[in-house]
Amino acid sequence: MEQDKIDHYNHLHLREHQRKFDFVAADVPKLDEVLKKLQAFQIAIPSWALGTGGTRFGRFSGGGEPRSLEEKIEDVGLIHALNRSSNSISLHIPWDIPDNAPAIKALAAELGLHFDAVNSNTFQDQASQKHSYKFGSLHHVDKAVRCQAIEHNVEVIKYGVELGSTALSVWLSDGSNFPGQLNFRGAFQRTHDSLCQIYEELPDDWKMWIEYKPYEPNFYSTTIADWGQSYMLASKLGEKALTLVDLGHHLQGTNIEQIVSLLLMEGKLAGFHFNDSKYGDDDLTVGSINPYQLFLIFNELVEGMDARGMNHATGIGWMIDASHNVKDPIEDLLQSVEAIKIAYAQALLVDKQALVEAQEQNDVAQAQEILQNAYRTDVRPLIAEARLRAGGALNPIALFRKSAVRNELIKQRGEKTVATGL
Ligand code: PSV
Ligand code: MN
Repeated sequence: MEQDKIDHYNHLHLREHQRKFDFVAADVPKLDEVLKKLQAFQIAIPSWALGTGGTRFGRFSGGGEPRSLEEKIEDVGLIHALNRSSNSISLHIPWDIPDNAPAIKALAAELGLHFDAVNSNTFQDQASQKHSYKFGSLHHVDKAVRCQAIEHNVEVIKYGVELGSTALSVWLSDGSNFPGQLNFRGAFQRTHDSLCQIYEELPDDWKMWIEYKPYEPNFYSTTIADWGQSYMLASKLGEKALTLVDLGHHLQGTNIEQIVSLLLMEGKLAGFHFNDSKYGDDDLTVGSINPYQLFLIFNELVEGMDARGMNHATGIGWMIDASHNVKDPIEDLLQSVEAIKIAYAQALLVDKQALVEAQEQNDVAQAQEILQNAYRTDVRPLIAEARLRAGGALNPIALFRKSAVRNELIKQRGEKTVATGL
């Protein structure tokens, strides 16, 4: 997307934007600071989200999906050109192996991108592998399977080093489907032991992010099922190991904002995989079902990060992890980033001092007023202004549609392309 196309589009919509911006900006204290924070805030795009996702029942390709890692990087470059808020990509190995790392790195750099965490995959069998992960990987009862999974993670670190990543993200599908299948303690101890061996291989400036999930694909138990179990492992492993929160990996009604607050307090919050869910790990667009929860999470994040003097943009990892099976992936990712920034901007508007006073006086109604005053502010013009100042489009999705980018991609890549991923 050429810059003059973006500038031209912005020019046509500037007056309308200015009117909306002036209206909301008039009531924002420290406006410049807020805009700078919004400009600095970037959300990583996972390499597996650029194709149309599916379910175990089927997958309906949308056409023009990226056929290679290079094309995935080009799609992220396009997203970033439009929103100026997605300057990194997170690779899942072996779905996206950077065979020629220097060339891949150069292509990314040309588009203003760098590499976020690298993700290992020991939840699927690859044609070339000797042992199966049918009954788990790092927790497996057979040492040979554990060794194979450990070696895979070490290889992923190697790829990450070549690309300039500084974190290994580990999600295990290890668990059991039926009572009696597994000795919980044994499985946990073997997982810990395997993770220790991977941890030993981390470069000095690297982190290990340990993701948890209560079920799926195992439906009776998961070996790292919740934040407590992840935190236990992260604490035993050492300071480079942290807990990763994927919003979809919680049972209904879980108070995620409280989890976030406490992990942050302990310095053990690695970051996020953003998505939304109605029933389970539905992988829906973040903010599409429960934007208020997202705001409450950001409220804790901003408060907790400020308490520790952390930089909001770089203090922890911010990433999308969703699977869009009926939407255009690029539009869905643009919507995701927008939803995250809206929640962040609203959290920045919370009157912290007034909230602390209300809390100290047990003034519950006033505390709710303060939070909801921020939540009910239409902050979209603030985000658009931050984007405009960074050279992005006032309305990224509208410009994406107006330019008929998807049609162009279908022409170049074909109607029936299928990107790697789940
Ligand atoms: C598992 O559900 C997960 O959230 C993990 O982060 C995986 O790496 C990702 O989805 C892709 O399957
Ligand atoms: Mn995830």
